[in-house]
This record gives sequence, C-alpha cells and structure tokens, in this order.
Amino acid sequence: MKTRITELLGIEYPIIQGGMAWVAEYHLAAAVSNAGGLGLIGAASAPPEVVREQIHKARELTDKPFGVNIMLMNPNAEEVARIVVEEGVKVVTTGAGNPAKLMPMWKENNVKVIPVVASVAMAKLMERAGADAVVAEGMEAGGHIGAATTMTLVPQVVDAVSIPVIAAGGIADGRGFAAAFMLGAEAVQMGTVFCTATEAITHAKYKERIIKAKDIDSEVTGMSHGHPIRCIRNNMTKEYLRLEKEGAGMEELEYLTLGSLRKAVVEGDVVNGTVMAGQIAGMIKQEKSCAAIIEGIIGEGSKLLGRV
Ligand code: TUI
Repeated sequence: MKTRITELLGIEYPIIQGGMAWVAEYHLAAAVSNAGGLGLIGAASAPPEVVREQIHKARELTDKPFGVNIMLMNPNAEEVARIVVEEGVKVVTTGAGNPAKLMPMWKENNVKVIPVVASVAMAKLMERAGADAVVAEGMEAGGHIGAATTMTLVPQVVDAVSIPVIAAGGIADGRGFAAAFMLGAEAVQMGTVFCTATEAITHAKYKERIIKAKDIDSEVTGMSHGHPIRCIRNNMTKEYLRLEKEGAGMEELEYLTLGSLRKAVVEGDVVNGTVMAGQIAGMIKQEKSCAAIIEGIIGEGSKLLGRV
C-alpha cells in the first residue's frame, strides 16, 4: 500500500506506532519497524541520555527506519531534539505542544518532522513552519487529548493542508484503518493496541486491563485545568474526578498523579495508577505480536478499500 507517507518514511505499510510514555521503548519500536510500520521511541519525560541509549538499542534490533516522539511538555525537549539530530534519527513526531522553535534545526539536518495536532489551526501553523506531515489526533485517543473527534478532525485537517495527514484516535483494526483512509488520511497512528502487543514491555496487568475494558470504561481527567488526559476508569480516576468536582487546585491534582503512569505501566498497579488508553480499548480482545496486528489491519483494511 503506497501513500505519500510510506514514500516519505521509506516504510512498507502506512502504520505508525504512537510514542506512549513508558511503553514506547526500543523493543516495541523495533518490532513495529521490523513488521513494516514506523516504530517510535517515546522520549516522554526520560532523561536525554536514556533516549540516546534507546536509539542505540533499537538499532541493534532493526535496520528499518524508526523515529523518536518528543513530548513538548518535557523541560528537556530541546536537548532530546538535539540528540535526535546527533544520532542521525530521520523522523520525529511531537506531541502536547507547538514544536515550531525546534523545526529549523531538524529541517537543516534533513529530519522529517511530523507534529501531532488536535486542531485545524495547529495543522496549518505546522504546515507553514515546514512540517512534512501531521498526525490529526481525535479525542478518542488515550493520554493527553484535544477536543475534536477523529471523525470530524481528520477531514477538516485534510481539507486545510496539502501535506499528508495521518489519522489517530480510536483506530485498532482494518475497519478503523479503512475509515481513516475514506476521510482522506494517508496513514494511521495507533497507540492502545500496541500497548497490548507481545513485544511491548507494558506490565501484564496493564495489558489485561485494556483487554478486559468495555466500551464505556474510559474517563477524562484534568479537563478543569486544561490538561485533559484519557484513561481507563479505576480508583485513581474516581478520586481525581471527585477532587476535581470539589474544585481542587491544580497542585493537589498533580500530586495525586505524580508517578502514577509509571506505577501502572511498570509496576502493574492498574487500580491506583493511571491506565492511559484510548476509547478503542473496548474492542481489543487479545495480545498479539506487532506483525500479527499490522498484517491483520492491512489485510482487512485493504480489502475494505478495494486495494487487494
Ligand atoms: O501528546 C499526546 N499524548 C500524550 S503526551 C502524554 S505525557 C503525559 N504524562 C502524564 C501527564 C500528562 C502528559 C500522554 N499522552 N498526544 C498528542 C497530542 N498533542 N494530543 C493533543 C496534542 C496537542 C495539544 C495542543 C498538540 C498541540 C497543541 O497545541 C497547543 C499549543 O501549544 O498551542
């Protein structure tokens, strides 16, 4: 399946893995790239030298292209951005902010830049700043989200920019893949389903929580202070939403979630930790290898699109 995205990135299939904090480390990135998609190392809040090490380790497992996702709320984002250049990584995606001031350095060094956006305005701004493509991420996605749904955001972004658009949020099978293409996307980015992949180091209890999730098990915390985070309902979300309803301040709420994603992903505490996942968690029924996930989606998706 050739699209402008497969050509831009030199990959076989138009499937990109999200840069999920604590989950998107080198094992997962290499497995997705080896299966023909684009794997990403999620820099999240990792110290810059850890990101460098992750890049080296991914290279030992794959000779295919992979990228690094830079979370812009991380105070070290600029240093990580430089490491990406030093290490010769050819693709970056960014999330949770505006990467404009980092783009000239990347462009000068021939790094392909793909910002994740949650609005048409941000997509246009990124195109003007020199982005090679954008990921239009709907609020069905897990983690930090915007306000528009994938169904409404993707076609509006496709109409507003000429660079290729990658759809994200609520996609985990061939039907979602085909739907995204019908909306004008030229690739999809998926996070939740890759959290459950065999090669992902996600704690078994985190994978199990996603696999057991029902359609309406999703909550959004942090709406009141402008940092909405989608995760699966548990003690943590109940307590958070109770405090939020009582008008708790940002500091108190932040204290509650300090280290809570690590607690869930690494330690497996899916009751008191933060289980970030998209709304599509309800559809994911079993753990599979990255190759099985990608082949399943491409097989079903291309049939639905009449591209077999
Ligand atoms: O970045 C994400 N999802 C994330 S980042 C993250 S790390 C985290 N960990 C703990 C607590 C809080 C965060 C977890 N999930 N997705 C990409 C994304 N970017 N979604 C929405 C946006 C976005 C939002 C606003 C992009 C740009 C933007 O622009 C605002 C501006 O700066 O003007």
